[in-house]
Amino acid sequence: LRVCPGMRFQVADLLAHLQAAPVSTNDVLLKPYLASWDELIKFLEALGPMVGLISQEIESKTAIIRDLAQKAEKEAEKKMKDRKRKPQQSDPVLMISHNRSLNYSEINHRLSFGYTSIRSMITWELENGLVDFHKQTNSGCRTLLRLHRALLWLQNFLQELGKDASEGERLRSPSDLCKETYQRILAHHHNWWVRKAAELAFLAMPERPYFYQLVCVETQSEAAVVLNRVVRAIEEVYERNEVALQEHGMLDLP
Ligand code: 1Q0
Repeated sequence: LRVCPGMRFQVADLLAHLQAAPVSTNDVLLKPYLASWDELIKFLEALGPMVGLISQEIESKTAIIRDLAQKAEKEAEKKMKDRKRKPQQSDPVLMISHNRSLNYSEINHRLSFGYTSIRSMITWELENGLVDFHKQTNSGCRTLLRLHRALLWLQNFLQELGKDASEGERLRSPSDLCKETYQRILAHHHNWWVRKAAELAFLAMPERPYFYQLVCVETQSEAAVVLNRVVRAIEEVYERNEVALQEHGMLDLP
């Protein structure tokens, strides 16, 4: 992957975050997951103020999860201080404050605590009664579900963008692909106002040359290579999150 000089958005960074997220056989680390979204915000910023609403929304969703994570860490620290006199060797809570690198079993402990991964978040929030299955709250689980759905849209959009034109046809515009995939994947999760705002955002979608320049390629076939790598990385993360949420009946959290 090429580095684009002077650009805030770097597709190589996006890919690095996405690839750093999968952990164990079925889990996803939240830090790199959220960092991927930070990188996408940088991409959106390059598109100008028309899509400001979308970046704001992503920012607010990632902030909710990060705030919850911070709160959980503080609670854990407090608990640890309370128990200072008699620390238990295998207490997962203790592991977080260790600065040295962790060994394999310690990583597993870490993974069973708070907002480290999607699965630890689900467990933590269920155990602490933070997930409401009937009404809207600001749980990490329902918030992640919103990002999760948007990621499926992104995967489909980038996949379409990477495809070559079919026989005798011209390449379709990013704006059209954006609109088509949005209506197919994401629109039914959004209310009327949001759908209207999305339609406005499609108009801000640049033509292919501008898009290629943002990912530092010149031709469709070069773009296809880059996009396919991103799509595959998204797929891995998306599938793991989908299974974790589905296992806990969390695919429809209000
Ligand atoms: C130009 C890009 C067009 C993007 C098309 C998607 C349009 C989505 C419009 C959404 C507007 C956001 C307003 C709020 C929505 C919320 O109601 C909704 C539900 O949350 P809640 O709390 O009300 O239940 N929130 C969401 O669905 C969250 C996610 C929305 C953002 C989805 C857009 C993802 C954008 C990704 C960046 C595209 C860059 C691609 C570059 C890749 C380069 C290799």
